[in-house]
Amino acid sequence: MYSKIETLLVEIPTIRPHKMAVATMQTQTLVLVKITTQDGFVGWGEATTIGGLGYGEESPESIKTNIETYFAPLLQQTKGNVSSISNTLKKNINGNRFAKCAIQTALLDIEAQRLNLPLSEVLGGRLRDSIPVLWVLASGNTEKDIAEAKEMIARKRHNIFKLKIGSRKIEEDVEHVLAIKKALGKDISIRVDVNRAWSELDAIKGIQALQDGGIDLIEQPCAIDNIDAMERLTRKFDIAIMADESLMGPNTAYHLAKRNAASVFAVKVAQSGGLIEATEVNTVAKLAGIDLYGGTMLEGPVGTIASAHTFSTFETLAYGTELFGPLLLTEEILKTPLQYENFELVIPHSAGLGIQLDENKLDQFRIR
Ligand code: MUC
Ligand code: MG
Repeated sequence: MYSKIETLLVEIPTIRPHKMAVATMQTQTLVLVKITTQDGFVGWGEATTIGGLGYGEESPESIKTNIETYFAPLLQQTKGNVSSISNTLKKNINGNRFAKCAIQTALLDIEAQRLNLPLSEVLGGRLRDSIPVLWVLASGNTEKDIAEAKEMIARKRHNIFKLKIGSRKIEEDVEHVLAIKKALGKDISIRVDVNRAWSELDAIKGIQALQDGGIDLIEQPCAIDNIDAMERLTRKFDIAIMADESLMGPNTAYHLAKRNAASVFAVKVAQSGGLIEATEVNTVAKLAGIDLYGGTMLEGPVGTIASAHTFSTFETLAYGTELFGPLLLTEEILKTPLQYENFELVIPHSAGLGIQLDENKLDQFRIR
């Protein structure tokens, strides 16, 4: 049984403004969930959103309020393993996938610690000990982005890049992307994320030019609900079309797969509504022949390592991951930072998530 369920908001500045079609971030607010059991185990979970309510239907404030008001009392009354508790939460609470994911992460962290196993093993077992991580160039300035990319390559931190586009005219965006592609050369994979800013006609124009320029992937070109357009674009172009915002867990994964509305899925644990549900998305993709990419909601280290444990169990991860969230933050909230080396993130071997939070640091950046 759980003796305490605490939810805190921690706001940390980013290393530079992060410009996307949906929002420009100067800080990131981490919703951290700390669950303490009566026999002394402590589990951590995390949820983040992008630009408040700019990205999805949950905000950091709604996640905290809903956990305190609805999730915590229910959890105090529920017994059982993580699956049965998750089912009880699903039966009693609609939506709120990000909050559900944060709670499930903390419960799995506890369960794995109890078994003295890394969290990946509780999800069936890891198939790799580290995973590739790309970097997102989103300063808004072509020269700055090129310099940032070159520095990342030299430091062996990242050698794949995703560019955030969609807030400028298509021609300007294409010019920006192709200038970066030209500066970095043919061996460096460049992908773009439109964050649903284009109409279908915009997308036809933009994707054709980007495909001709050697870009490798187009992420979420059109509106969340415009599955018809996603389907037609996937059929029309050879370039990989990836569903991100449109992919909201196993159910939408099934419908997108059935419609052939994407050639790649950006799996996010929060968007899926939990780590277990993210592995279900993996199964749908595998059965439908859809490639996989490990996505992020720009979580801090808790959500990032929870995602890494999850993605480590996927049979294939053709497009790698974007688990760079903690590297976008100016402050370290772990006692020992996550290990990024040789273009990959190393997945810990110690029990549970395998991290230790620096609670003094949390106190310092906590929103009261
Ligand atoms: C998104 O839409 O992909 C992931 C990386 C990043 O820079 O923003 C997020 C959200
Ligand atoms: Mg995206």
